[in-house]
Amino acid sequence: MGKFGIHLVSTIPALLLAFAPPALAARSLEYWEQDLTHPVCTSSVTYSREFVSTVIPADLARPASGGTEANREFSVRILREDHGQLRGVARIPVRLYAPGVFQRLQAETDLDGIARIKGSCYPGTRTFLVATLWQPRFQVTNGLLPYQLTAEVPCGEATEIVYRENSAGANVLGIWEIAARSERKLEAAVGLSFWKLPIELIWPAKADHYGSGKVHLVSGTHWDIVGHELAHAFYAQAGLGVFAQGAHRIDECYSPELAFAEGWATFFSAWLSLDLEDPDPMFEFLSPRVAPVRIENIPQDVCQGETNEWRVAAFFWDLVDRHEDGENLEIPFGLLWKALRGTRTASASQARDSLIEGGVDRGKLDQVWKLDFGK
Ligand SMILES: [Ca+2]
Ligand SMILES: [Ca+2]
Ligand SMILES: [Zn+2]
Repeated sequence: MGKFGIHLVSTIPALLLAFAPPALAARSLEYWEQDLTHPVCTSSVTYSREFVSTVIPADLARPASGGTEANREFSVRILREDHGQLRGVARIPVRLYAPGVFQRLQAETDLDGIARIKGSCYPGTRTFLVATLWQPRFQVTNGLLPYQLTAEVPCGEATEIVYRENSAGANVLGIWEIAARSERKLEAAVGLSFWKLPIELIWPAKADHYGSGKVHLVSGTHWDIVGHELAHAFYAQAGLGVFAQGAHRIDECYSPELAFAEGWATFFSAWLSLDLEDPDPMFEFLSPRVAPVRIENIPQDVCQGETNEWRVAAFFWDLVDRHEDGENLEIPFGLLWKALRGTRTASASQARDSLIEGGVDRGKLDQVWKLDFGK
């Protein structure tokens, strides 16, 4: 990297800080995922505070298979390797800096991970790319600054930027992908008016945890846990349920409000990433002790009743899924959200009552209830 690049990298974080939103007011909601990743996790757990660089150069920058783009438009595709596959990542703001060019060369990646950049620069000139993981509603940071993906990209051509499996780039892009998917799916299902406070997703952390509007993550590639933690943030902002905290183990019973909060978060993660028609949808990383956590087929020995989070998650899943396993209810996610929004619900049975008030068929609802709670 030449002097040009180094200079940009060192000044951009300072610029970003200047435009960063004010710090969020302290809030009391806290969820420590004691069972999810850390078998023993006490209140003395501290976050990882060792220095982690936020500048992540591409593992690979190569010409895209499509060849060159038309003059005055060129493209960059951002890919992350996941389970051996390369996947484009959407919603990333991309800026390019070219020597002697003062117009803005910027664009956002689409669903294929492609940013099409309009603007003139001499074909073949090396430009310096900075993709900052910062959007007004969500940011991926090291706890201080947003991550910045960097690469050198020839002007006027189509380039692919690749982050290899398990690299730092693949971790932060994994988190970004779940946050961007949440925004996209929530916008379509319920609108985004509830999402008033930006959510900071911090990686790496020593424990998976949600608190004070911030999501702390051990791994960015654990897609199901990322979705679960993010769900706590939405639950808080939309006032879906009451605040609850304490130790929780996914196959055991405890308070109905904590089971509701944790079960809703697990359900949301499923809605985000799993197929509603799948006869046996399952998570991959959630609760290593009992993994894989199946959501349509709960093991018999899981504690019964609405004080178990796994069963709460399965209850919500059956309400919206399209696989009939002894139930035939299919309500839109938006209807479920509307029934809970602002209610600060404290148990699955309260949620059931709100759904009946919202017009959901009582008989079909009872069928789902018996199927998932066993009583
Ligand atoms: Ca089902
Ligand atoms: Ca169903
Ligand atoms: Zn949780």
